[in-house]
Amino acid sequence: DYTNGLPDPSKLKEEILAKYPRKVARKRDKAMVVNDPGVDQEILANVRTIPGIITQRGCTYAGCKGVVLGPTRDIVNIVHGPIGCSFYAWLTRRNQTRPATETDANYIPYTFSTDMQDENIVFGGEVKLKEAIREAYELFNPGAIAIFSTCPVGLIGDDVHAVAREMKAELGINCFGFSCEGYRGVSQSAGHHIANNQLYKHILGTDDRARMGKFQVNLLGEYNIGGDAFEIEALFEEAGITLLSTFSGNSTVESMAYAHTADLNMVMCHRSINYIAEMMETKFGIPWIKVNFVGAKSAAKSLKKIAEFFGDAELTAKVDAIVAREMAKVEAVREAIKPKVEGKVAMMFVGGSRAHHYQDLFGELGIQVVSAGYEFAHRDDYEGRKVIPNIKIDADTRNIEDLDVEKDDVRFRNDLAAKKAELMEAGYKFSDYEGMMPDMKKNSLVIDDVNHWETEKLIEFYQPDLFCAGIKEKYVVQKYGVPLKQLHNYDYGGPYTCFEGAINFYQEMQRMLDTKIWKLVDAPWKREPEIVGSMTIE
Ligand code: CFM
Ligand code: HCA
Repeated sequence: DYTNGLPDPSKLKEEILAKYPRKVARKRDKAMVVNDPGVDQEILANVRTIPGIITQRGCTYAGCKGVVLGPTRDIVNIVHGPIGCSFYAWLTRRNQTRPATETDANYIPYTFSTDMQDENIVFGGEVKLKEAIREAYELFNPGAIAIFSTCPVGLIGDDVHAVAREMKAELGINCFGFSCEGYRGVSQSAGHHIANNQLYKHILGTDDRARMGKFQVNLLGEYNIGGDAFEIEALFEEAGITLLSTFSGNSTVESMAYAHTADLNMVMCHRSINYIAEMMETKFGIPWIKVNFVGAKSAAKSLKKIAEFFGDAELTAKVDAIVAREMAKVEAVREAIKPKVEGKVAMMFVGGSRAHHYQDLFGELGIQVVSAGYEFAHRDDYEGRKVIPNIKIDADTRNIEDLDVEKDDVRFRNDLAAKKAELMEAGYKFSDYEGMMPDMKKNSLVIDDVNHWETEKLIEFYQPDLFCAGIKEKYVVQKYGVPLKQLHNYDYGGPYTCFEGAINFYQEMQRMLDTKIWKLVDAPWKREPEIVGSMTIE
């Protein structure tokens, strides 16, 4: 409960809303919730950002190309569009990869673009796209090529899917396109959905490989930022759990093709990949559970959940031994650091899952998260209700109908729910959906799609010791004298998953929170008049 000792967040909310025009205030009112975990509260999420407001969100192309497909190393991802869209997505997310052998395909260091020019906008870009595909094929000889549409592609009407079909026939390799024009949805979120659908349609289930292990799993929604996946992989290997495929950290499309032979799907970032989890459950009967490997206790819990699912005595013993050994190391470091950082005030505004998952690591150190929010998550990610996306799959053709990409929030799919119930009766265990709001303290302030101005007000109001967000916020926040930790690309750090990752994170938090340097920062706008173009306003 943050009632004692900390300022009343409803005052801040009131102050923020008072500055907005009436219509805007009404909308923002519903997107800012003074949290009460004891009550079923609703939040407005996954809706358009109001024009004129400076949002921290990204676009549909970013969610499709950068997020879901980006970390997969053996597919050539060609961006059909202006070069800026490619440049923006070129390695900035810090998703790492580790090819099994030196000769294994790895296209991640490259960026492929059709470099669209005015001429292509006027006369169409399909010819140039075909040339780019042929060129990539000749140079790299990949097993698969994907095409990503940027905004102009949809506006001029280039048919990337027809081009993909033609090239598939001509080159004899897997080639498919994504209609992931940046403007398509209200955020990255629509891009996740589009990416999930096409992966499902063109890759998943195309390789019926024989079993490779006793306990076969996939990890969904882990993107190997800063090496996070390497930590998880090492633990699975030690425990004797066979990780078939990850969507999509440190992964290959080759492994995604046989992912349907798994016994269990583990969903880490529910927001970006729940669609594939649901589709695999429907088509292949593979149950899924939520896991979180951020935070030592969460990692331990997730490992135990997997062991519990398989119900195998040997696996359970191995997992218990790993957890006991690793937790002892973690506890020693945590006990040394906690007294130094306990009680510090932090806030986090990140994407669609980390603003929740990272609260576990802060909780372990006794750091209070007084305010948090996602950029583009949906209501289920906040409220933690059982919500099942609105999808319909034709089992034979693999066609997915009714891609109501932005309206899947509060619908219940009875046939899926029934299927799940059936499996549960047969002995499968499912965890409840988890959400940010039930896990946050009373009177913390939960804000969806926080904007630049609200960020400034939050800093003034709470005077936090630490702000967690991304590159768009970083330097403004630091100029306020508040350290900012990027929870997207981890700045230069990571990994932060599992036990080693937790130790790494605790140590970094101590360094960031201990240093006095931030208090010496003098925001330039306090001294200098505002600069507009070359004119100085007195
Ligand atoms: Fe999932 Fe992600 Fe996130 Fe996300 Fe992202 Fe990311 Fe993120 Mo940046 S997939 S929702 S679209 S955990 S890129 S690895 S850090 S905003 S919180
Ligand atoms: C994206 C990718 C991003 C951006 C991070 C940031 C990432 O949404 O396009 O704004 O700092 O994690 O790299 O979320």
